[in-house]
Amino acid sequence: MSKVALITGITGQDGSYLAELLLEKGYEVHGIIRRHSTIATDRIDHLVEDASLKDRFFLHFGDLTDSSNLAMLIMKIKPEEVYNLGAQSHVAVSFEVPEYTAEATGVGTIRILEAIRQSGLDIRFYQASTSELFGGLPDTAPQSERTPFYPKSPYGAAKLYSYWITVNYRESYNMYACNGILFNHESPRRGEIFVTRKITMAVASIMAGKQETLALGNMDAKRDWGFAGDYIEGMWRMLQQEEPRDYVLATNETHTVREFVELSFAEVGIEIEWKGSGEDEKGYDKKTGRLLVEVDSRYFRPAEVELLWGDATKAETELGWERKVSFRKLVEMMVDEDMKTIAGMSSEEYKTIQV
Ligand code: NDP
Ligand code: GDR
Repeated sequence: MSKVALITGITGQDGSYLAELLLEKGYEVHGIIRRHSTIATDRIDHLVEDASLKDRFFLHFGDLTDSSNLAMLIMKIKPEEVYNLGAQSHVAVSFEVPEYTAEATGVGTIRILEAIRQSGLDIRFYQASTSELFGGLPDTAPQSERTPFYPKSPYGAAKLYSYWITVNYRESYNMYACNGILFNHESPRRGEIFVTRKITMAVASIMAGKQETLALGNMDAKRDWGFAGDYIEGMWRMLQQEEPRDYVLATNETHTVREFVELSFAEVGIEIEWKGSGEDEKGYDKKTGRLLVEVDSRYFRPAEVELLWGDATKAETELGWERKVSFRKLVEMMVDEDMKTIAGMSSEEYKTIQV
């Protein structure tokens, strides 16, 4: 008998990779999708269209803001594992829609935990917690499971509630419930308005002559960026242990947004020369002098998390988890994919025709 899993947020970056991993492992996979005015299942269309999966892959309409729907789905699907990845997950957007972010990203978690508890079923639960919980306390890096929390956004505050309610349900009801405290993880499937994908798409669009410049906010922010595919494996491992525990997943490295920009342009053979500082900082093609990067204060946040740098020792030791894709390889993979899609050629081919 194959195991049955339910994924909220299956149409997102992580949900799509997790669905693939669980299907590879022989699971029957169910996912909750929301109704949109246009179909928004691009990241999982290959699974929907795969005839060999028709008895093992199912999508259901639902929403983390609708308790009755969640309760009905838990009773109908009877999953053994639930991965709660659904969220309004954009930090800057959470300042624009704070109340909705609280509903989906915060209260949504208690709705699904309650649906599980009231079902009386033996279900293992994974909560997509985040390094945004650490936020703004100075001198805490590298951050681990023992680092105090101090969220700096409505998104972070909503995730803080979800973190603690997950711990509370574990302790109160003896549920197998875990928090994965994941640092930033990216991929060619990353949403287009997160900074890494915005950068790699801009590089490809500029090379293809479809965009003039790349406008960014705070380029001094530091993040611990890994590859989403590696992190999905860690989520699954957290639900396969004897005891439920909370784990940080991170690469143990940190880099600035500026470094991500430099490496991305380097992939297509361009060296960036920086001039000016603060809001007047600009990046030029060192060889031709062409303006490529500028700062736009519209992308500054009301409060910023300046430094995230994780310590994943516990996951490495207890789960045998390791990140496999390096920072450089991640940038290379993302630029290359966007070059193929947007410019119609790989980064290497592009460099060859430039010399
Ligand atoms: P995405 O933004 O790519 O995906 C979010 C998913 O949540 C989408 O499937 C979206 O559906 C769904 N969703 C949004 N609102 C609701 C709702 N009200 N009800 C049900 N589903 C909803 O996020 P990622 O894949 O990058 O991240 C997955 C999870 O991990 C998120 O909870 C995120 O906050 C968290 N996280 C992510 C990290 C990262 O670096 N990627 C790091 C740490 C935590 P739709 O397609 O319909 O919009
Ligand atoms: P983050 O990711 O806020 O860390 O949240 P994001 O890629 O949005 O920002 C990273 C850093 O880059 C700076 N930045 C910009 N960000 C965006 N989006 N657009 C810009 O133009 C820009 N310019 C500079 C930001 O200020 C920030 O410092 C992600 C999400 O996936 C969360 O759901 C998850 O919980 C955390 O990672 C860990």
